[in-house]
Amino acid sequence: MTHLATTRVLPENWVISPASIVSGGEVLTSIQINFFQQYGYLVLPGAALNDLAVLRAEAQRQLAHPEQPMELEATVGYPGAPLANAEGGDTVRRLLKATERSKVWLDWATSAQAKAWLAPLVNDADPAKKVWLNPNHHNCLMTKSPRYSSDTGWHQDIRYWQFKQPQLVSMWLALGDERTENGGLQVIPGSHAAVFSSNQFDEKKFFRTDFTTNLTWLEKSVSIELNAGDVLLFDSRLLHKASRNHSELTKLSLVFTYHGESNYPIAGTRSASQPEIKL
Ligand SMILES: O=C(O)CCC(=O)C(=O)O
Repeated sequence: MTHLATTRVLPENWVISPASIVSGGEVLTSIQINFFQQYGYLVLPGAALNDLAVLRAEAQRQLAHPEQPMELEATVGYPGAPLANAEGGDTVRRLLKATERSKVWLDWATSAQAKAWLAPLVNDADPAKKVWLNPNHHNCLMTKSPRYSSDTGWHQDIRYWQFKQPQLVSMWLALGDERTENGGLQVIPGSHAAVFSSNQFDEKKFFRTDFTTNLTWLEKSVSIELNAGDVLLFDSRLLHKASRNHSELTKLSLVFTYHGESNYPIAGTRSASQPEIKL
């Protein structure tokens, strides 16, 4: 099954109405919260349009002279990635520690608006409880170069993270348009709530595409089409993947991860290596 739709693909009963659009200081509707709980993700169209120019200019400034800490395509080594000592071997995949390298990114990721979106999702629909940003995962400018990029297989982000509970939510801001063609995300709705066995994943914890049992899940995949300024919220257990960038432009996204009051990183693990930020 291919998913090269030119419009956002959503479950049949889902209609984007004006009431579902969040812009500046607004809270999620119960329809949006229910959608997230059922499918494991939620798109907020145009939610960051007011801040887009500043956030994007900062991304371009940082990428023009990339500084450590960063991750290269060659280091990730996914299919399509250049070798370290070959042409394109210095292509940036992620500028890490986004909240430390940029005040404007930190302010956006910890804003009252971010808290308002995330609180009901990370706290079982009780928005009065607190939200924490974990700076040890994602917390990056995610880039995808048109010349040297790679394919990320189906995976759950929680696979290498260590928390008391697996419930975390990532906030993904599209700084430009994102389509399957330029490496935009594809997700499997509802997979965040599934119970999978370890043999459904390979040795690197990618969801196996050669395993018959997995096919019924893979057939449900949808392409997430984001326009610049759209925000995608998704559960850390949601199966997702993305291809390399087949367009002419570098794709840029900011990604941060959060959890609620009843969750915390396990001491002594990478998930607890840097102190969390309370929103
Ligand atoms: O942009 C991509 O290739 C996928 C990124 C992703 O899924 C991740 O970093 O967890």
